[in-house]
Amino acid sequence: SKRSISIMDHKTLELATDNFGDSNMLGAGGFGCVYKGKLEGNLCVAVKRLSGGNLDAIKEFQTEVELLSKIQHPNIITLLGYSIHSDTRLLIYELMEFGSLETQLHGPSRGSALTWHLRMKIALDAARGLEYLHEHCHPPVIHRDLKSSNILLDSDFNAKLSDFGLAILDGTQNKNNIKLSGTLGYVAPEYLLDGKLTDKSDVYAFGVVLLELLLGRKPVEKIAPAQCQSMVTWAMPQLTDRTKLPNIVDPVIRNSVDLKHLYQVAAVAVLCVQPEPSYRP
Ligand code: ACK
Repeated sequence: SKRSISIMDHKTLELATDNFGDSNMLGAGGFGCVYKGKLEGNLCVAVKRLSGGNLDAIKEFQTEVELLSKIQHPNIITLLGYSIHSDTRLLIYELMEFGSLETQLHGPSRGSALTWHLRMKIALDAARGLEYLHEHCHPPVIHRDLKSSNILLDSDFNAKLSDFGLAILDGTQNKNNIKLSGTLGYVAPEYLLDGKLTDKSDVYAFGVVLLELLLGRKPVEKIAPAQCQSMVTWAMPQLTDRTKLPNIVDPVIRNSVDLKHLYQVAAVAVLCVQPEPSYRP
């Protein structure tokens, strides 16, 4: 099912967001900032602003527009339109009043609003969005950057997947040639170590999100290496020497990973297999 995405007027969006003023800013990401705006007819929107000519950012912008214009699902963010004005690119989304799951869980309110019932519903919503991408899109879509900051919550705490800039269509590209991307701590070990990408990479990331919902904290931040001895033993030969990381690993990741971080990735895998009773709600 194709939706028509409007090309919106830059001036209208400048006015709607009060000229991208600080008071209307919802937050900042690596790509730029997100602003709250109100369009004619009282429609509240979120406007993501990307500035500059960074090639990766431009590519992510195009992927986001191309993919989201074809997708319509209650658990996937609705892209309403976009605008290109000199070197400024804007993406216009439905407003998700409660922001990201990451902020809800780890922000100032510290997840207090999230009852177990709500956490279950958020997990189910995210699973439905992911199932739609994997099972009902043709060709299937691999999100590649699923994490709590990319799961957004509307005013009724309905969860929707967002940020499709890194997503790829399964089967249409040579997956072995694409640059390894994602977020450490959420990247599936087989993808990180061997560049093996499948829809199961998203399922691994979803598992990390489930742990986050369960623990109320990021599972990769505070795990003692002693907790994951067996996994570390398995992973050690590959992880101690960064030159042994396969070529597909993007140089930025190759030079930035430290051993501690990779221990933590391995630890998450162990926890997924052997959850301790105390981690259950
Ligand atoms: O965690 P947050 O409050 O939710 O802060 C981040 C910030 O912008 C940078 O990504 C928020 N954000 C992103 N998209 C939307 C949206 N469609 N509606 C409301 N907030 C959004 C996100």
